[in-house]
Amino acid sequence: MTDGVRPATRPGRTPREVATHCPYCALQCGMILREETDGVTVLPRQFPTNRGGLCQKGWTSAELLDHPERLTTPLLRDPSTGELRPASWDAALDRIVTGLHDVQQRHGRDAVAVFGGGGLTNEKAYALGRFARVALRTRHIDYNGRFCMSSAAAAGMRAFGVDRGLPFPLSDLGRADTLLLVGANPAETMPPLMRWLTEQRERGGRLIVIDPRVTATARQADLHLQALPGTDLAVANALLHIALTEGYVDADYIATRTAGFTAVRRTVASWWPARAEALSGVPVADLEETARALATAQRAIILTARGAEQHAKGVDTVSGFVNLALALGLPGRPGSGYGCLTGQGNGQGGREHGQKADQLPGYRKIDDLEARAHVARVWGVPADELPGPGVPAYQLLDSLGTDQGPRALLVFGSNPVVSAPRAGRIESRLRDLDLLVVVDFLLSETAALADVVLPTAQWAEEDGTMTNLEGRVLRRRALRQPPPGVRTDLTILADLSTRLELRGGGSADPHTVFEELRRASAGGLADYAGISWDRIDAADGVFWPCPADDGPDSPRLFTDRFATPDGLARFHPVEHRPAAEEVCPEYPLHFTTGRVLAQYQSGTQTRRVAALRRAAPDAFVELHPDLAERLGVTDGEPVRVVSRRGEFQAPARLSPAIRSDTVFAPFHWGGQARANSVTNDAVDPVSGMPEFKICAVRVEKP
Ligand SMILES: Nc1nc2c(c(=O)[nH]1)N[C@H]1C(S)=C(S)[C@@H](COP(=O)(O)OP(=O)(O)OC[C@H]3O[C@@H](n4cnc5c(=O)[nH]c(N)nc54)[C@H](O)[C@@H]3O)O[C@H]1N2
Ligand SMILES: Nc1nc2c(c(=O)[nH]1)N[C@H]1C(S)=C(S)[C@@H](COP(=O)(O)OP(=O)(O)OC[C@H]3O[C@@H](n4cnc5c(=O)[nH]c(N)nc54)[C@H](O)[C@@H]3O)O[C@H]1N2
Ligand code: SF4
Ligand SMILES: [Mo]
Repeated sequence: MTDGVRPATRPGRTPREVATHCPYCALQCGMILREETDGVTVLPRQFPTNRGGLCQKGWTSAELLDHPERLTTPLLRDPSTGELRPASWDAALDRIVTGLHDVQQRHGRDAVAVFGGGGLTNEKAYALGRFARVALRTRHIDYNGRFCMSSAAAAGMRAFGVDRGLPFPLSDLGRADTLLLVGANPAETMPPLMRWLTEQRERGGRLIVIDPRVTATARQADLHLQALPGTDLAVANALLHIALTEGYVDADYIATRTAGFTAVRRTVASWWPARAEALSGVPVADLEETARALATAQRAIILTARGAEQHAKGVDTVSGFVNLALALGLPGRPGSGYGCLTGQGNGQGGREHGQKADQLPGYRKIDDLEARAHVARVWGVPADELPGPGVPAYQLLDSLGTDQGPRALLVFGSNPVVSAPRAGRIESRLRDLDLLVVVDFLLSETAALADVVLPTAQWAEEDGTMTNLEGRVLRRRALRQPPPGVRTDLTILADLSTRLELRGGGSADPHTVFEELRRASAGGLADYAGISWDRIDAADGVFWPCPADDGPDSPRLFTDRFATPDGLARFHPVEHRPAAEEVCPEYPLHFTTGRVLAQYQSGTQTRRVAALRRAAPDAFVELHPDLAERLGVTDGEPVRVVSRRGEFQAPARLSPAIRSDTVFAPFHWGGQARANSVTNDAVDPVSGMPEFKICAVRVEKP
């Protein structure tokens, strides 16, 4: 037993030590949690992705279990004072049930919406989708994964017929002769992953990074293309143009394994490298070197992350890189391919089991009649009673409290007041709701606006499964019970269903829910039917699809065929287009956003961990010294960043590592320092992904 090196939870008794995974990102590093007299300690654990390594967030993750600010009782907004006050579970659940009934009676079933998260276990994501469709019977459910990897998911789906972030194990990175990272900064976002890149370079491989900043990752690269934000698609097309003119494309592979190349060949014909240089600022020589390094490598891998994907043209941008990978014959070739670095802890599983507006478990489409019939059978309801598709996250949030939109919202595992684009507007939409319910273990900025807050269990207090960035299904194991007064998300869903006197409540027991999920996913793209908790325990996780108990799982996809009906991958001709908002005299700077090592997402969790707060205490605005000089700003001085949608304020951080026409800020803080006050809410027409990575701003002294 490698994954479960320590005993798993035994009923009725709290183990003193448990083998589990980090609560944060999609790397899902293996760790051991040990109960000590003075709290819980994190110990390293050998696991295939992190090989004993953890980042600072992982090491300090247990600090929140006994945090003084932890929520241990429901909170209800007092109508007379407007304040949140402790209340009993009965009072809180009653308030929710009355509120939901009232809203649905007055405005119809779709007037209630559910918002989930990619940090929820598979069991919870599944139960949430079922709760929305069967108990509430609303079409309105979506989740924060829409803000995360939805563009890569859509591009992967249309090219390969399936969306699994990495279609190969992470360890393949260590053996790549050429590795191209587009808009990814794993040195800060997945530090233990860097071990594979070190191994890659030690074996003589080449690392190439495309990023507007000289990040910690870019510093380790052999070649860094410091492109202007929003120009990756032009770069991708130019790389394919070079591959074509220099005779590098794999004609045999294109003929036997793909369809649609002719149209792509026509599109990229006009993408002379000089044209891409003019847009992106990447020298032609660097573009040529990149194309050659990819084309001449025995094993080459292209990975995209949020830098390339969080754009109103994110799907097309990813398609541009998928086209390049296909033309070079990479996907399915051993040790080669295209992949997306999924971000959230269960960012992969969270997008498979029905939290998405248009989706049913097993990555099925909600408008597919056969899929509806199958899932309705598992749920024991007539198929025609299942609602149809809802709308993507931003559209949903932006409609809240309006005449057309839902009037009640239940949030599980997201903090959109900090993390949504154009957050000032979303905040006011949330305030317009008749009923906002937030389930969290800390008072996030979104919870602080709620009418009812329900305290929930943390990762070390529950069992379940997570699916990491490789599509590997893992076991999360409980070390201890939740504190008195705290219920798990699954219990809350079950309790609500009971009170609402609605069918479809489902079980509060994660293992029972997983067994149902297996049946619901059977035959779907993300087929978990052959995955049992025991099977996961017996190995280092199990890769989906895995349809049969006694059949193999799927660490590597596409070796013989793609998941399309005819088995061929699809090219998609894609054209560069400008960002939704371009710079102008009033807003002359490009603004982009991202992450720092010591903070996680909207910061609810990591801003409360002492060591992380010390490492990254405040937001900042990263400016090139030349730009700072033009603005008359010195290092550490507060600056105001202003866009057409709003403004925020944070100290300037001068750094020659950023382009002088571009400004960067992390999005982990709320209030005055909220970067999302200025971001653009333009969305990708296919994926619904907002344009977090580029808008036009001006920077001024406050
Ligand atoms: N420390 C930490 N780690 C995390 C998280 C966290 O919040 N904190 N979150 C997790 C999650 S959910 C996710 S999604 C991942 C995200 O992981 P990453 O995608 O690695 O993170 P980001 O910092 O959002 O963006 C990566 C890089 O994109 C660059 N960039 C900005 N605009 C562009 C552009 O137009 N083109 C290109 N090519 N690059 C651009 C930024 O400069 C940044 O360095 O991280 C996961 N890990
Ligand atoms: N400007 C800008 N904005 C961005 C991004 C960017 O790059 N730039 N990135 C986007 C991306 S990739 C992402 S993923 C989003 C993430 O942003 P959010 O969706 O806000 O994600 P988190 O901050 O992880 O919020 C999770 C919340 O749920 C709680 N929580 C954690 N686990 C559980 C659980 O199991 N159950 C319940 N009930 N609650 C739980 C946490 O305490 C926290 O308050 O931000 C997006 N916003
Ligand atoms: S890299 Fe991700 S999973 Fe690993 S310890 Fe850090 S936050 Fe946790
Ligand atoms: Mo994400």
